[in-house]
Amino acid sequence: METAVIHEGYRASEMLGSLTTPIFQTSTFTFETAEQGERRFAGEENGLIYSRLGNPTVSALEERIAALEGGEKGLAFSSGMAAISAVLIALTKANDHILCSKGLYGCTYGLLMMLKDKYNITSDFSSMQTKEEIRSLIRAETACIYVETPINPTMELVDLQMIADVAKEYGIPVIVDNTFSSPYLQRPLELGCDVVVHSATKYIGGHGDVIAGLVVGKAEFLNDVAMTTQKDIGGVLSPFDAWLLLRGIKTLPIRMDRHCDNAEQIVEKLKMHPHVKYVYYPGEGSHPSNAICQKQMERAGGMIAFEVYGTKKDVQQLLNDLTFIKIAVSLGDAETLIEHPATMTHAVIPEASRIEMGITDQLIRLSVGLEAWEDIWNDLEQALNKVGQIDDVIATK
Ligand code: LCS
Repeated sequence: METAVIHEGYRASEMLGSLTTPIFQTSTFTFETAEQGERRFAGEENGLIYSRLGNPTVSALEERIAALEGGEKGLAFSSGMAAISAVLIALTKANDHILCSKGLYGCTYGLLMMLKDKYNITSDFSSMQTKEEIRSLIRAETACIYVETPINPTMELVDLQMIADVAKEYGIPVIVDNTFSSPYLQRPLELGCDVVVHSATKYIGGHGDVIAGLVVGKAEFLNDVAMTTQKDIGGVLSPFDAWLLLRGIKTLPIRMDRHCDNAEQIVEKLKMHPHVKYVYYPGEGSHPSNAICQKQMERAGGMIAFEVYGTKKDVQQLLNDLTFIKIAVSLGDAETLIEHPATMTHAVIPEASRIEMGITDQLIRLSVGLEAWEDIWNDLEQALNKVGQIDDVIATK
């Protein structure tokens, strides 16, 4: 993996020996003759046509992510949501059904609600803890299973191998949002799943400077996506953004190791703080998903969720009291970022469903960055120590 993140998908000999992938900042490609243009459009001759249909900088990234996830083909999109919508729209038709993990990123949930309103494509949300539970929710109209693991933001996991085994009984594909893990920590295709999607905005890019999405899977399915929902809806990645990702991804393994090291230290400290009610980190022995984590993840990653004692106002004050930790959505960057899912990333989800997913007003999500963990903890600790009213809550609990 350490070598693949640097070399896969790039052939310097085809790029005049340039060490880094050149940015092909062009919208279109010229044909030598009209007949050549005709042959390319007819698919009789390989070659470039127009950057929405293919661009060498973008292709290098697509080949690299395919190699890292162990898939036949990769496709790049202008955002994680463009990638997810291209996959789900390609796999479904009106009146179909999608079986989902209990929690999903807010905009993925929003997309599913839009598909229901427009095309009566319904969804069920399940904790997917047993094969029986999954089987009981699969219907004749079930077009696919769509899961996040770890789930944003509650850090619960689902067992990918078990889900893939059940899906095979019914011949339906399993799509996995691998954003929180990256291929360095988890490779769903190796566990029998069919499609991996990423918000490459996060760990893949790693520097908070690009919005992007990636999909990896079988060539037959991705060729279909490329010629339909990618080409005709058109959410493709720009060459410059592909270049930023090609640069960022080279350090994915060393960044992920550092994110994990830091997160493990912060979890230990949070667990001992009297104002913290519960810490959600699947690498923890006491976490309900710890067994699955050990089975399918190399390490538990850089994301932590924790609940504090107090009100929504207390939580907001805690965030305001931080000094260098930034209040921001997104995740996977060098900077430690903190956010309040109930009022930010997952605010779109109706309150009852949100609570059902475990997203209370007291839940805080932390994307542990690459700073010295002692500095991250010092900032968190001084803010936690200040939370108003909390001592009263502790005294009466
Ligand atoms: N999947 C997951 C698990 C995500 O966390 C996000 C974005 C997406 C897909 C969508 O990717 P995008 O289109 O933004 O590249 N998650 C965000 C979050 O938790 N905070 O801000 C964005």
